Amino acid sequence: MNVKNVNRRVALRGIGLGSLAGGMGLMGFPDKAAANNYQKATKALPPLKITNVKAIATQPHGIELIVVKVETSEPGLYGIGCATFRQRAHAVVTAIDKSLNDLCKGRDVDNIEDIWQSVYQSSYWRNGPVLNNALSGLDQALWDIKGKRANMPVYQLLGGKCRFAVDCYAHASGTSPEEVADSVQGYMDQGFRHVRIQMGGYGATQLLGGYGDDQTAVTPDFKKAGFGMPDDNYMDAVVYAKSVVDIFKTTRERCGEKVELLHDIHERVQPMEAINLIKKLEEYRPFFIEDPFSPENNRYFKLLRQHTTVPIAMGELFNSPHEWIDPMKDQMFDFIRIHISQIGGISPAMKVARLGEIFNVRTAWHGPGDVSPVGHAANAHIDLAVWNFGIQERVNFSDRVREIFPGAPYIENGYMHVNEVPGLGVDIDEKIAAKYPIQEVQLNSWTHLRKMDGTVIRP
Ligand code: GCO
Ligand code: MG
Repeated sequence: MNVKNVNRRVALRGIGLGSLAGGMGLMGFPDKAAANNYQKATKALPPLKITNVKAIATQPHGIELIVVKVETSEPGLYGIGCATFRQRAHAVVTAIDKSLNDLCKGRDVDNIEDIWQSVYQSSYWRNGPVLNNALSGLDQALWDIKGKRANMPVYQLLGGKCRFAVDCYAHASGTSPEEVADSVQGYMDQGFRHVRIQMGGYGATQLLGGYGDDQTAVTPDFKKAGFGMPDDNYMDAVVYAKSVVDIFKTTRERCGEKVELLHDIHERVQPMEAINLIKKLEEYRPFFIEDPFSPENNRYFKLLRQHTTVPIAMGELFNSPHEWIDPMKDQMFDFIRIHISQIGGISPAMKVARLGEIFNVRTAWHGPGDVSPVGHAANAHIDLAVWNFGIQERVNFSDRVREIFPGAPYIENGYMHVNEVPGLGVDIDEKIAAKYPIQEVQLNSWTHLRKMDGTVIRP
């Protein structure tokens, strides 16, 4: 038992009596005695100022990871947070180093919401992915520091645990429905109860000419015409939609009913194609279908809800809690798919999570490879603390990533566990991170997808 904490608790109890007496007017107003007791009881928490805010960008594998480090006036006390927006990594690094640092130096590190609101509104034009990601890294780092000062894991500051650990889903893939089903079985053997199934990427070779056919035969017309850029990919929406029905059918036949199956349409097909596809999947009981439409086509959700009751997850492209008001009050979504660094960190994510509880919408935070381990930890601390948790996407961190991010969450039997120490529980080894600098030129063809005639497809 930490003696300092016991003393603090005793002192705080004294304050309770003191303020009760004060509140009853026995000690006069303002209740200076109680206030003094508070100062005494929290003497271990001297006023703390932000002294430096910086970006740490590292690319241990193919993905640019961005972290904000907030240093304080207490030597050795700092916090870290995730600001990973891999498609515009350099822009986020600049926003952190050139704006956040100037905006935050000298501020009281304890006042997270005031700092969040001040920084969010200081750019006037707001609610964009670059500045929100920078703000998220700051916000998460401030929660990390507050947990360290309170000597508690962040989930305690959010209300404590609603569950013993965080149920996660794994990503199964393959070049044929049979391979996908085998991959699902492999994850079930590892203890996962939920598995997302995809037949490779959305422009994957096996989907070009139709899996099983001659997959190399397809050279899209736009490439023959020399249209677009060399690394642009082609996607055939009809072959893709058929593949989704086939992987659900084959997986259900081979893995049974117990496993929960998810799929991410990822806005890649026309809204009507997505609605028709989801209707065909009903008999296979998807746990959820993700991102059936791009945010620009949110109006189609009304029609989708009239045609099918398959649960829907949406929102990794949303930038602000305000985008959730109508879809929640109109019961358009079943799961909140927020990329937490995209909307500005733990503080706004908690606001959406609490709103979700009121409308019975559960969380399913975005947790792919382009979220850093400290971002995954932020996901998990919220997951532990909110009642309306749904499911958590997870990635398998490599040894190299774990070397850079000691204390990264770990998975056991399909459940994610956080490092049970004060704060978010993850650190960053800057020396090792510096061994893997992010690339100067950021080519990410993953979002460069076209139709046969060369029309760009929204990713
Ligand atoms: C998911 C996401 C990812 C994103 C990727 C974007 O559900 O995990 O859709 O696959 O597409 O994070 O960079
Ligand atoms: Mg997605």
